[in-house]
Amino acid sequence: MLEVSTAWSTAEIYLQGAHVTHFTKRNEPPLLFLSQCSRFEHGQPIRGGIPVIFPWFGPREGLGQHGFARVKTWELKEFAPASDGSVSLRFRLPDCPEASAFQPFNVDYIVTVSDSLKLELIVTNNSKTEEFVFEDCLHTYLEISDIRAISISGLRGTRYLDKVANFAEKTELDDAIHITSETDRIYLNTPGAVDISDPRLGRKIRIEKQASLSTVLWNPWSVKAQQMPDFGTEEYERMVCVESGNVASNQIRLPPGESSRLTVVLISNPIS
Ligand code: TA6
Repeated sequence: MLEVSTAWSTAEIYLQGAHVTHFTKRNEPPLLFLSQCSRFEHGQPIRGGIPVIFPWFGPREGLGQHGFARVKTWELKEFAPASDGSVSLRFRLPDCPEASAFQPFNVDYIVTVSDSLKLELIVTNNSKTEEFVFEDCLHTYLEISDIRAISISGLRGTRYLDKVANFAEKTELDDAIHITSETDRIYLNTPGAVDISDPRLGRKIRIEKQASLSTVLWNPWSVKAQQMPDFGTEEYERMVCVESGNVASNQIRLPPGESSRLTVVLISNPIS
């Protein structure tokens, strides 16, 4: 694990999964939720922080859930402190047997720590002839005061697949979404920013993004929480996943030789 500290913040990143587990601005509570029950075992996903989901999202017949990138040990390729006091780290996904099922590709991940947290997932299709079809997602777990006290905005009017209702397609009618039960939704064609207002913590978290058409909203609530061995039974009350990527019908079709660059910036500001 790498520990990074800047004038504004501290961060922790595991080589397994290039997994950011911790980002905290000075005089603020942690921005990322990390389960007290998370395993830290080789090949087991870490429960919390920002899992890097690639090259598929969700279940896939005979293969692990959410791709293999999050359980691989990435290589740290570059560590660059900048003149503005921020620190950037570039990781590369090493070649692995699972990758042979896909077009030849490279995946780089740049994490920039400053008064915000910037994440860039860069996928390059090294095939000379074939397009590379894949899904990607930064599966961000946010730390919140109380799931019943927060609201999420920026998704009104968009369509979503409701996994809790057997992927029924619905339209988001609320300006401010409140979560009051198990929630597992894939919002499609949502390139815009999303805000999470947390009055009890006096904080608003903004998720800005580029090259991401999907937003996933998840909270397992109480029953699912009890079924997850690496998650505390009450922990659902103080976390929400607001994920940014390209999944389902928003999957990426990358032409030969081209690259995609999913960019997410997590920004927190006080709210009165
Ligand atoms: O992103 C939401 C989701 O796909 C949920 O359906 C739930 O399965 C969650 O991811 C966690 O998945 P994991 O494989 O980490 O247990």
